[in-house]
Amino acid sequence: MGAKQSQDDPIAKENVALRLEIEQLQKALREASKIGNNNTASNTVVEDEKKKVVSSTTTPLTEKELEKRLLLEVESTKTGVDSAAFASKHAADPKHIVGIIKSLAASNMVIFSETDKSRLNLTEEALSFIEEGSPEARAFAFVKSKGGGGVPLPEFKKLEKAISEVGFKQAMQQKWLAMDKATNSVVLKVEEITDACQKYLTLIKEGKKEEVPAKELDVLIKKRKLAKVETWKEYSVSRGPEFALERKKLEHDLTKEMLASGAWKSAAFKEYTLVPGAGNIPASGHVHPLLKVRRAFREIFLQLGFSEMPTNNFVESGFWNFDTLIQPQQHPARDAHDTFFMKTPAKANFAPEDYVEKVKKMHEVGGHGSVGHNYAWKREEADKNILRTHTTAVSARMLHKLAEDGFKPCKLFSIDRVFRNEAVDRTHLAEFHQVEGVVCDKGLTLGDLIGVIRQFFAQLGMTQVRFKPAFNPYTEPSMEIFAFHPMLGKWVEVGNSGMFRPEMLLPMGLPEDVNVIAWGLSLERPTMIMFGIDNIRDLFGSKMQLQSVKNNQLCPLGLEK
Ligand code: FB9
Repeated sequence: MGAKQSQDDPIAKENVALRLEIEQLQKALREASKIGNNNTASNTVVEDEKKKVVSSTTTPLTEKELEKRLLLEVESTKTGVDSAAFASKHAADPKHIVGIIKSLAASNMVIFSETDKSRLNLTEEALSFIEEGSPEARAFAFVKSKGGGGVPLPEFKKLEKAISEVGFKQAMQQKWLAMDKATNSVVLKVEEITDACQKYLTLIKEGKKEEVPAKELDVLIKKRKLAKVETWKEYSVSRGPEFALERKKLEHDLTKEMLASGAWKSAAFKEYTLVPGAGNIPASGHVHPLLKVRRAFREIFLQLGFSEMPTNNFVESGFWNFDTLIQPQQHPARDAHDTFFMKTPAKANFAPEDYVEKVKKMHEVGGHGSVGHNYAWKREEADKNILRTHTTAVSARMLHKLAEDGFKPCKLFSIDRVFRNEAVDRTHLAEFHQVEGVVCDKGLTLGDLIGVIRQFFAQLGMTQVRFKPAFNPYTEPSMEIFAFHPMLGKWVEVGNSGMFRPEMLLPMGLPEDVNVIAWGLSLERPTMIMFGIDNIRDLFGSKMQLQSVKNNQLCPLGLEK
């Protein structure tokens, strides 16, 4: 093994690269000369090679020239033009040719089929192993050259790393060499070895990688990283429906001259590149799915002639949230397990005194034929400020105002946040948006309630609705509402409803023959169903991904019409 050309000194490197290039050229010339001596055609091959050499030094062809030559070649060949051959023939970068092929195909001038290609490229190191033998073989050779007695380790370690470490490790693995602990020296374990690594690398270099056992090939590529797999695509190009040797000049605009001259009839217009993402989407506002459904619900109510109630007060007094609905003060819904009580301001600062008296009386002794709840009603309980548990509190305010202002039939709705101190789970947070519809008029019946609810849910695309008797402290009769959801293909609970009790309406001063029907549902449940959101935390709150606000689909509601 001559004086060591370490593989990392640049000269050696340069030599290897140059040797490769010369080898390739020699190979090309050899082929050319083989052809050369038995027919004229060979001259052209030699010519080509010469041209290649020449062209590689000449100015590269422009895109336009390459395109023209490609079209010419496509025209002249029946079997499709091979992109790689075309690229090397014109000393062009294959990737560049692919670009030209794709843009010609975009205007249907050519069509192409692609084939995946791969090749195994040997690394510099591998090429040096072919030259000088693998490090393990060289380690073996070195110890062998020192006679069978073994080489003291310190001396062995003086060898270049590739041999003393990589080589030694490999040779140990292959049980060619061993460490003799007693003498702390490297000894031979076998007499002869074959440098399989060098052999296999040589086979690869000669393009006979299929003769290398797959397992060995795998080690050389993945473990010893002596060869890299290069993959690329090659294209076979042939005439397209709009084939021509020249690109048709595509018109960008339809001008009045064209219209006047009629030239537009034969002109070829450039396709609009409506490619998604063409140009960056202007940063615009994105509507939260909940607000899309709220907007749709609002639309439905307004179309049904309802007007919206003012719900801009999350903090409500116990009086309006519970007492006006004649919900007794010891009712479980009124304790801290279900309701958030305000620390400050803890006490409400206003209530219409005359009306408070009537409500107190209804709670304590009843009236208008009702026995009331027969308990000592406490003003301080009613004055406690809470986060409203339902927008029905707002309905109570509006109905009281309606009586104050002089009754007239009306249809009201509210959509806003309500707060319940409940356990959070997949479908429940401590707050949600309640949707409520209220109709009040003389002589309204349960039938009217069922009717208006059917109308409402029909707008949501749910035409099959069923009612199940239920209980609410402030409505009698009350019904849970179920609807068949076409997309889910099943019945879902879609809300609750009822007729407000006279005990609630009469103390407000509403005429005896006025009935008030109402129903309620949430915004979150329909939104989760419509946007296919399984966990409410993905819809609302701190854990929600902003991205999902940016790319959520259109609200399906109201689209079907
Ligand atoms: O929203 C609910 N379900 C629903 C609604 C619409 C929908 O649309 C489909 C996609 C197209 C799908 C589902 N619910 C009401 C039913 C259930 O989800 C229920 O488990 C949860 N409810 C909430 C209360 O949870 C404690 C939803 C919320 C609800 C319930 C009742 C009322 C309001 C909201 C009410 C009332 C009422 C009653 C009488 C008088 C006035 C108001």
